[in-house]
Amino acid sequence: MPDRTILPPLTVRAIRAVAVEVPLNFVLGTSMGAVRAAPLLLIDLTTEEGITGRAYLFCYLRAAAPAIVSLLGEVERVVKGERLDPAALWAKLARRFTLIGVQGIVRMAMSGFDVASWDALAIAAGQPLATFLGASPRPIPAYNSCGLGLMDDMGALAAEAEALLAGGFRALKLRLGYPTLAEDIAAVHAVRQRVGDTVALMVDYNQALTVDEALARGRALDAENIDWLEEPIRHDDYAGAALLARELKVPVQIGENFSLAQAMATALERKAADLVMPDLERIGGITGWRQAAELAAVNRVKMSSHLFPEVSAHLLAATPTCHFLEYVDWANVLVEEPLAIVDGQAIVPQRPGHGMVWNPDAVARLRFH
Ligand code: SMN
Ligand code: MG
Repeated sequence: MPDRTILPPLTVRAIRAVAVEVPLNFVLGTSMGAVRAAPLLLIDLTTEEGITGRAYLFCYLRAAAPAIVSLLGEVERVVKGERLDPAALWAKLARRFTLIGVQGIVRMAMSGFDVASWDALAIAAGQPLATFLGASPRPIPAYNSCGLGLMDDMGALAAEAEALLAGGFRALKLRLGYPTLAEDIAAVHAVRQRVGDTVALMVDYNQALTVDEALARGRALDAENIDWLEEPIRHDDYAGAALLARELKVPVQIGENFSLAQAMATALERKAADLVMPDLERIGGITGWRQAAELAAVNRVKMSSHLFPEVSAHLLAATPTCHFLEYVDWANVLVEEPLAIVDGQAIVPQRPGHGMVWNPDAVARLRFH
């Protein structure tokens, strides 16, 4: 990890952002609605020295993209002409945004700038991001998180599970939260019968259940050879999650909704999770991820990623309690060299930075703002 005093000298010139919408190859039917297309905001951070750092954000809704672009304009006004020092600029921006709050899309804009900053610094140093962060590129175990949403047809669900093992994946994530426990178990059985006993299977409820219902469904899942039970209840009910983690055998996984590393610290203090999976744009970019990785290490809790596999692969290489990379293929169409998966492991690229460069034709075709 570079000492702040030896960060390559770069000066912020401008921040540009372009919104694109990527149709998903596999629809993601969650208990909170289906995701059919991913609105992504592509961010370019230019420097006076001629180096460009990049990042993308997942906007969830198209409507969020122009709002985040507008906030990035404010970020640019605060950091323009400054020496590129992510921790110092995070602090400066957090002061600037104190009154509105470093939350929601404000925090997403700050995270996007932060990721692009680290990319620019690693490129200036001529090192892969993982190396720049004090680790080295190595294969990271990945699960295929494309698809496997809530479906009516269990035959189609099983067929999709099989298709998702292409590329040598040995782990999949199934979305649950059907109206009844019996339907949840039927979905688990349909997938398990098709993929066999040796494939790791995680399940994700996207916060659908009450604590009582989660206890009942979790007890049934205890008998199903499930690798983790993700977000069974409201993401911020740490008391409820602690009860589930205590009572259930299946490990409770939360973290995609941790807002900054402080939320993860609180969750760990309250023993609200057996496993954690922070999200790059919610935890506070790479600056926030590094704080989270330190917390996970101190608490000896295994840490996985949420979305953003291209950057998260580098970060997990530098995370002492690295567990699983969540793989999605959303950005593949947008970048010159998509993240490679070999034998179910993500290959952290050796190129300087995180290794993503936008494909101009794809960006022009998918652009909406
Ligand atoms: C998820 C939620 C929202 C968008 C994409 C994916 C899901 C996950 O909770 O963990 O993959
Ligand atoms: Mg999830």
